[in-house]
Amino acid sequence: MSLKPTPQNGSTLRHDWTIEEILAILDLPLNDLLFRAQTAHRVYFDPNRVQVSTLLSIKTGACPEDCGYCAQSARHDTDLERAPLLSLDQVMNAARTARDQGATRFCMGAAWRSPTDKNLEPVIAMIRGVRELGLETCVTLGMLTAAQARRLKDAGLDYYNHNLDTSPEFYGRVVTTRSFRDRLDTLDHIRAVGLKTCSGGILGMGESRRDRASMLRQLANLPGHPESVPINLLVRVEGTPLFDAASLDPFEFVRVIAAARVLMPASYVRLSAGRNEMSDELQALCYLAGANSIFYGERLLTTPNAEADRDRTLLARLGLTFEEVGPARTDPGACHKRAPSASIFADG
Ligand code: SAM
Ligand code: DTB
Ligand code: SF4
Repeated sequence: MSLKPTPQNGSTLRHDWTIEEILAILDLPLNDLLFRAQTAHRVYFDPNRVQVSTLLSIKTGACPEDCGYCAQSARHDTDLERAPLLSLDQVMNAARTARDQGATRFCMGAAWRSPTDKNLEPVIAMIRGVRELGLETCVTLGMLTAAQARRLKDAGLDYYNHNLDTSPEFYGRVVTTRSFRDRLDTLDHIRAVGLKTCSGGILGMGESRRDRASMLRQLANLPGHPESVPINLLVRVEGTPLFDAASLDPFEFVRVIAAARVLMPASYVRLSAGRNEMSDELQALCYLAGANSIFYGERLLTTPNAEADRDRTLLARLGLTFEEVGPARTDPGACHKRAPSASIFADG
């Protein structure tokens, strides 16, 4: 009797997906799609545990890029209050609070197109400090050179977040100051030095279902699946070009979460921005579809997140528990992820 991941139980790791195959997954009757997603989820993870990360904007606004969704672009007229790089003390205080509230990963974001080598010095001190608190570290600082990725790895960074955001075909409609290829290049540098990759996208920017399939294909066909895949629902910020974007059908959001789980079964799929606008029932459907990570705490980077109290109550109502950082710190999921061979599925 084999207990290995199989194509039948939907949990083998593939990197050769076609858009048509992914569209066929997105098109499944919702019950069938959720069944496939749950099947894949249970091969690699305890389905009742949720990884919890807290975000902090360490440098806010005045970004030269023109990302159509982002409050922090200097090119958009938003109410955002700009702020220079936070001090180490400010970051450490926020990280301690996050840890005391149950977060296991602390993600620091800076509104840079690409950091200078000098910019990295204080960030490296923050990474070292946050690690000493026993938290996993993630930073998102914009485009990196290969040498900068190496410096961050040597400093002990765990994850680098760099989202593909949307499909290569739709990308130019959202951002014009850099290319989709630039995003892939930074992901290559991150992976090459052994940093864990956090990469996903944003839904609800006016993209088509085919674009959503194409973005998922880009993520799933990377040489290694990103260890963490954030799926954001656009937070419509007044003053940004996408403020008036049409609302996305909530079930479409659930479908993309489920498809991400099927395509990248061993990755954390994060139900990311946009939860503040979602009902408890919609969030529950996302967990059912295979989401197993959230941003936790009152703020995302510049916009409000779901309240921590509301999250604690919802997770308790659903019988979900916070994942803890275990002894296997270099492989954060190791102590809670099921080994594939312990799958509940037997094919013989
Ligand atoms: N400047 C860096 C960069 O662009 O990679 C890091 C910070 S940037 C704010 C990180 C990610 O946040 C973006 O790639 C995007 O996916 C997400 N994001 C930004 N604004 C958003 C919004 N209004 N709604 C949803 N996601 C958003
Ligand atoms: C990700 O995928 N989403 C986070 C994090 N990675 C950096 C950011 C969401 C930002 C939402 C809008 C804001 O708060 O500015
Ligand atoms: Fe700048 Fe990042 Fe916002 Fe784009 S998403 S404007 S790069 S902070």
